[in-house]
Amino acid sequence: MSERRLADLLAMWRIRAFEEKVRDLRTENPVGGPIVGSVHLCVGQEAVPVGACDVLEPHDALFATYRGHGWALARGVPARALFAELAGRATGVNGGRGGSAYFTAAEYGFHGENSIVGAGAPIACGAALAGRHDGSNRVAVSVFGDGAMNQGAVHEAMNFAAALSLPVVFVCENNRYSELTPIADMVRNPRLADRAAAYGIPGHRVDGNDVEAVRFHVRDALEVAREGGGPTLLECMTERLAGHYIGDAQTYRQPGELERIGRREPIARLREGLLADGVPAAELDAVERGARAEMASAAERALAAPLADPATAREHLYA
Ligand SMILES: Cc1ncc(C[n+]2csc(CCOP(=O)(O)OP(=O)(O)O)c2C)c(N)n1
Ligand SMILES: [Mg+2]
Repeated sequence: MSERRLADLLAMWRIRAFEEKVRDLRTENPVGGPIVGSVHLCVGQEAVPVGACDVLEPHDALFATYRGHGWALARGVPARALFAELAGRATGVNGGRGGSAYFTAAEYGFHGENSIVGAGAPIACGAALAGRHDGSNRVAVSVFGDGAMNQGAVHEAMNFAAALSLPVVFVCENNRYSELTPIADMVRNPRLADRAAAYGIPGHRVDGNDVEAVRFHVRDALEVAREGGGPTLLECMTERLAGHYIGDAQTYRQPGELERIGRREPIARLREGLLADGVPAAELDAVERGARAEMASAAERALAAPLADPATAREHLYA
């Protein structure tokens, strides 16, 4: 049991160390540094991708948002190719043409981030429908935020998936904010999972800072989907410990809020659990050190690669 929890801890530390390295590279020289442009970190939300991706099959299709670095890593995309993509290198996962918000690596079942809020949900329905015809028994997983729950495209996708009993798992990462606006100001009923009943599908509110709870619910939803039972909505309650984007001054936070939410963040919580089970602190510290060393070396190697050739800018575009 401790073994699996240690593996979860490492997987979360890999994401956090990646994101902290990205933050450092992005802020060290905001205009001329290795990473430019808008970057959205998932610090604090690591348990959702780690728990969910652990139970996906390689042929399942995952669709994430611009806050998707952690999902790409949890799907197995190499950190070096992601750093290279962020820094516009030819060796990036998309040849340095996409950047932070457009990671795509279909060979890892990672069918892309998307910067249009809610746009991944209908695309996931398409992947699920295709899976029904190609005999792959693929499940499509659509990840989006609490704010996206109010997008027409997400309502349409959930209804479409429900009506056709499509194998889709809708994973809402409810971090309580849409950009700078609290979800409480945008909806009357803050329990977003309740909406599932209106579509006639199962809906669960999940402790999204607990890897084991996420794994349990995603595994269950995948089983229902593979057996022909159709989609499930999982509302994973989590917190982003960083700003909406790098540079967000977070003036909308309540006094003491970051400190409060920091006490229930997933890495600290799992660490406490492991300590209580008798795992020595030195072993847990080594997990963090290992993840940080891996990411430092991946970033260094990525930055040693040549920049993308501007002549390739129009490759992979279609109209
Ligand atoms: C269709 C569309 N509308 C508005 C935006 C601007 N926008 C970018 S991120 C964002 C907030 C989305 O919040 P949420 O879905 O909760 O995701 P989070 O950023 O919290 O992960 C908005 C409104 C956009 N990118 N696309
Ligand atoms: Mg949100």
